[in-house]
Amino acid sequence: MQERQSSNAQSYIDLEDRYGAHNYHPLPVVLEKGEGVYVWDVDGKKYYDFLSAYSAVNQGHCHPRIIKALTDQSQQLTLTSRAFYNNVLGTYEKYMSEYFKFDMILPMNTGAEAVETAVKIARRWAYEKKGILENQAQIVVCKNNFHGRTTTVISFSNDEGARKNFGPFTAGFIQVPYSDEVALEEVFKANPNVAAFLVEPIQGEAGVYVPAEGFLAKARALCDAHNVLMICDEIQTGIARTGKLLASCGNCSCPNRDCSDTPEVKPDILILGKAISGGAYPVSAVLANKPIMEVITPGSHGSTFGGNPVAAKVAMAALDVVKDECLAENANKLGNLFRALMQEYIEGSEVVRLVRGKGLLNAIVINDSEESDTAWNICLRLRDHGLLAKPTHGNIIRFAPPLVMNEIQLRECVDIIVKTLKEFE
Ligand code: IF1
Repeated sequence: MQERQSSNAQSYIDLEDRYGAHNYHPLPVVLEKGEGVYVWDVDGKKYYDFLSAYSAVNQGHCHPRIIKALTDQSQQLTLTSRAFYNNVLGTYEKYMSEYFKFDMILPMNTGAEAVETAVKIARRWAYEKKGILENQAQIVVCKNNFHGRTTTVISFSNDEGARKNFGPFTAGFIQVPYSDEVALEEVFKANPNVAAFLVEPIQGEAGVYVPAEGFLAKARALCDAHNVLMICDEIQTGIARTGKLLASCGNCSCPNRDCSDTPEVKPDILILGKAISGGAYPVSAVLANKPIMEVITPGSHGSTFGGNPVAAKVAMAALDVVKDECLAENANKLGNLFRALMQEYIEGSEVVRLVRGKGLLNAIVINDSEESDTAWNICLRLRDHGLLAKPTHGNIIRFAPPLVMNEIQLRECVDIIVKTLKEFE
């Protein structure tokens, strides 16, 4: 099934294969250009991008406003380190605080780093504010979570592929099943040393699992009752991806819609990454109110690049785009349409079991075992038909296009997907 690449494309694949660590297994396509919802390969073939760099390019590839911010600031000042003040960081911090409605932000670069940061903040808060005895703090996490790949973060993963032979691991984490408030309450009751509950509002890597309606609100109430910090990892679900500014937001800072129909779930600590830069630069952030963030003191945490002027300007431009182009609304509308159109097809399909998701974070489950290569083969054929997607966990294919897509394009994409799936019926 693996179609031969042009010799031009193959030469790039060979280079990565020879000189790069083999920590990924990419689909055989070599890209050289991106614009909006499209990418082009080195032979000039055009594709719809249905991965969006793992939801980092929600604003579309090379958005002109974001690229302008990147190039303008790059010619002025790129990095001062945090050893000195600069004329951009404070403006950015104020912008982020107001945009997401938290008192303070701690700027970092990658998602995993921001998760590490949240873990450190929660632990300090546990010792200095909650009164937990030193080194006793526990953080509750969910089974099948994905929060990144650093040693501490994989310490609380249960993905053997991500953990094998990377021990010893960091202690202090307790796993509960996802979307299970009964199990969560039991753990809180049995453990007076719980500092925080870390959760993805939708589990992305696990296969786009949407929790039961009301789960986040129940978790919020349990955290309040037990004086436990609620930490939402919105690195993948945030920034309009799921049809709201944040997947956890109810009556929240969502700029484009009145979300007051859903209950307000505001975490104590919010973790963002990926699309806060629109994919133009590695930017991540941790937000919290002052009584929590103030546990961080000079010397206790930091990063050479965190909050640098280029990152700050890029992030502000990228978040302006989200508001000005109503991306949350668009993702909500197109997501409903996508699932409805896919559902129509699935009714009579032997190949696809179901479609699930929220906004433009969706997945289909292929009617085959997790070990089968059907989903991979479908992605190869999708590529041949001009649409790029990647399987996750064997038999699941994630569909997450840039949020700047329009309805005509989405319908064309569904046609491509359905046409391809029919070849496998
Ligand atoms: C890889 C998926 C997406 C994340 C959440 C933290 C991070 C991520 C909720 C870490 C990163 C990525 C990384 C990528 C695969 C991927 C992914 F397949 F796992 F689900 F997005 F689709 N929290 N997710 O989703 O952020 O340190 O990478 O900046 O191959 O590791 P990072």
